[in-house]
Amino acid sequence: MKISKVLGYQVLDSRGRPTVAASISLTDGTTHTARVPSGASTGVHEAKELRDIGGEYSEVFYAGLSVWQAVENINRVIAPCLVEELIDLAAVDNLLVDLDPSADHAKLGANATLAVSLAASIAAAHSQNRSLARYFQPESELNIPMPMVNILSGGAHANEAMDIQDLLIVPIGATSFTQALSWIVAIRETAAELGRMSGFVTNLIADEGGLAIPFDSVEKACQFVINAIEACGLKAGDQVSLALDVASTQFFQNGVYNLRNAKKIFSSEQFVTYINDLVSNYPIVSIEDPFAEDDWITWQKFVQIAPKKLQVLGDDLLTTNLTRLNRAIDEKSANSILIKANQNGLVTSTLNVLKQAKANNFKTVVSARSRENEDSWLADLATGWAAGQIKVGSTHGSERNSKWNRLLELEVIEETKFLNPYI
Ligand code: 2PG
Ligand code: MG
Repeated sequence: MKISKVLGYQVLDSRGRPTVAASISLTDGTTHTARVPSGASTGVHEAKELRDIGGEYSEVFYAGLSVWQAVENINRVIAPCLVEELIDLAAVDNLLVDLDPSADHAKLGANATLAVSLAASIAAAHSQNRSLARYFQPESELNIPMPMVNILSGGAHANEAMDIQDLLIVPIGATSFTQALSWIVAIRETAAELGRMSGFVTNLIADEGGLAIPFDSVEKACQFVINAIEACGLKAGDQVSLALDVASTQFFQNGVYNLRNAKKIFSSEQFVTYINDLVSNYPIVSIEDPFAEDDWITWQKFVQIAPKKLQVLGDDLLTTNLTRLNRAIDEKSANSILIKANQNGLVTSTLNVLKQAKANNFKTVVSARSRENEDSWLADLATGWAAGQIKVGSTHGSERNSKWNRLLELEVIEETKFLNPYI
């Protein structure tokens, strides 16, 4: 089947910012669309999205955040090379690399390349009469990922309500995704009720649908979530564990970790002890970005003393980048990686990073961004790639629930298994 048309255009994301959409039409008359997400707490080593800050494309009402230049790159540079070609994901991604050989896709914009690459994946799956998950894994049981779900938000996602960015739960004792999600929803709603009873406004939600309740210590926030878990009749640690995204790059300044709400400043060495105490005192199974994106030595020191079972997860540290992942493998700086397609810029090279991680016994967590949209391809990628885990934010907001709902759908329409990745 051939490509008959490629179209880029600007749409809005879940926080009202412009983002890139790409549609690929095929000669059978169908059209396949993908929209790209965007981060709020982005790492400096991520692929570069193109925004019209200054210059001829800049629009005052979008505060320089429009993406017309990326859209133009799709319509004027990429589209003419793809029309009349056979639909083939590897060929599309190779072409995108030929057109923009820069490692960070800065020329075309990673938002332009990823939109086209994703639309090509969806169109290619259609041309084989398969779902996107099945396109990547045509046979045998699909592994529905374990969800990691945001209950409390802080940092850049919630006006610094807490020092850390996310306090999440992982329903490790659930035996199906359907059951896992029912526990999560109950805990999320119970946490909101507990927050209300303590006098907080809980119907205003943070960027990823979590509760932006102010806490001046991470310990108090952990205890609050444990109370919510137990109020639902579930056992914290046995059935539902905690996970943190510390997003520490955001508060690493002048060589120190500055917890503003807690009014405490730590050297890298002191912060290792602080994080180790946290993971020892609370049922935490996963800790993301406990140290800043270039504080490599501190990551390495922590991995040496951390509990062996703890997932030490690199997001800003690794930015879904093969070179940075290889360094972390060599130096033992982490033992798991967050996989975000828009940190990388292409579907095939994002998958290559995931494969390299798995080949080196790193766990993998496919992740959404704080600025999302209604698409659900993330659920198919996480499942078809057998990532084992997925992080989407909370269970409020259709841009989040489109992914959860797709996983619920995959669990009933496909042959699947649901495993605890922490055993
Ligand atoms: C993260 C993501 C999602 P952002 O840090 O892991 O929670 O946030 O998209 O803002 O980088
Ligand atoms: Mg993160």
